[in-house]
Amino acid sequence: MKFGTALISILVVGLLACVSSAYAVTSPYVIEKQHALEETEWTDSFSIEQFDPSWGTLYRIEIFLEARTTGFAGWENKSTSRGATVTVDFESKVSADAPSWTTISKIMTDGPVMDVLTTYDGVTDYDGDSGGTRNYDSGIVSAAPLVINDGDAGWGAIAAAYTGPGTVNMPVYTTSDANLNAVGGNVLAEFRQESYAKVTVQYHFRPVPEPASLAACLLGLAGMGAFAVRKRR
Ligand SMILES: [Ca+2]
Ligand SMILES: [Ca+2]
Repeated sequence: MKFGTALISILVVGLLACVSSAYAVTSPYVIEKQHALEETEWTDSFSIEQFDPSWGTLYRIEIFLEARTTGFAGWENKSTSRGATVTVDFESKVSADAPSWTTISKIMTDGPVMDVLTTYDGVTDYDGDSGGTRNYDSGIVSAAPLVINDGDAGWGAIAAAYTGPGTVNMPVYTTSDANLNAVGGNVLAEFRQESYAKVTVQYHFRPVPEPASLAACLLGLAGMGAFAVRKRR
């Protein structure tokens, strides 16, 4: 390969590096973690990748929590001499403890619903005149996001906690305060609730070109210079 051809190759590769891949990581950098719908109460710990300072200058962190709760309640009055009144309500809370920051939570509720029951209808099926059911699904709902910007109170400690080469642990957990209340009769009841959680962390930053891309870029510019010098001779 001639010297000139080699230089042109370096030039092309270098310039391509300059325009196409100067930023390997783009802002915002997004991390998503989730816990599948599971019977409450559960606890988990999400491993959140930290912001790598070589990507650029971090200026905002945002944390989003999405949650969902589904519930089922079934009841049957087994008394053959007395009717009953059943009242059902669901309440569940999904929370995530953001490291060095605060807790982000979402509460989901349903009801109360009331059902007036006769004496036992002879079939234990959570149905008929002496039984009933309630199915609840909150759908995906969002908590108010956590947002902090460079310059806000507490930024230093929070930014430090989320910056580094490793991960931070974010405890995620659910609590359930649902109730099924029966007045009168002899009510058999079944009750369950499941919750889902998803956390999204976004790092917003002003990027700097990656050292490797920068090196290729500079090599390209150097090659262009050398090529120009050689042509002039
Ligand atoms: Ca029944
Ligand atoms: Ca009924």
